[in-house]
Amino acid sequence: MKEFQTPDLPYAYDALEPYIDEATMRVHHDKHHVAYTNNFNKALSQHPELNYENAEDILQDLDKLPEDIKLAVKNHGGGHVHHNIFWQIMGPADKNQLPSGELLMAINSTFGSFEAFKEQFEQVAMTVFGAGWAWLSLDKNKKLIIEKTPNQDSPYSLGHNPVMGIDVWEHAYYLKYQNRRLEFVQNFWSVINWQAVGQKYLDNK
Ligand code: MN3
Repeated sequence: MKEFQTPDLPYAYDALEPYIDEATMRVHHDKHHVAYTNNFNKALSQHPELNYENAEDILQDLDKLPEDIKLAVKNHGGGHVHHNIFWQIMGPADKNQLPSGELLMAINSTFGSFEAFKEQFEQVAMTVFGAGWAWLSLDKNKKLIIEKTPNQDSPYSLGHNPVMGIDVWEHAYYLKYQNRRLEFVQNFWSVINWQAVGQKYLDNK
């Protein structure tokens, strides 16, 4: 069985300041993400007969996995994959762009406008109760949807392909924002790398 790695951040720990602070990025990436990856590998090591190249495929096949590791894979495999996406779809605010091309057209035709999409996405992110994520995903019909998942439950396990998402676990914002999740969600728009999101959309549509 392949051993999964926690990828390095594609930018410096302080690159998302002032919207996401360096201290949060360090503990979030180096502690939380690394722990998810380690525990994911630990669970998989109990079933060396499983032979997957991509972690996303494992989440997609969650229901087919051996019962004794299903929960650990759901939690830690989800955490591993979701944080991979999260780091990748963010970037320094000074490189911030807006969605363009095919992704923008799909957002406009699905949600009415980029502004309307933002409003709906924020609302979904704000109504995640407790820990979880809000996602812009492609559903089974390759249609854009906004969805939320509790804990580390994955859109992949629903047959969806996430193209962008926000971690609203308290560990993602509490050091800087304490209980002010809305402020964190609103500032998230300033650090999205729309070029990366647009590419994920093209790769999955
Ligand atoms: Mn997290």
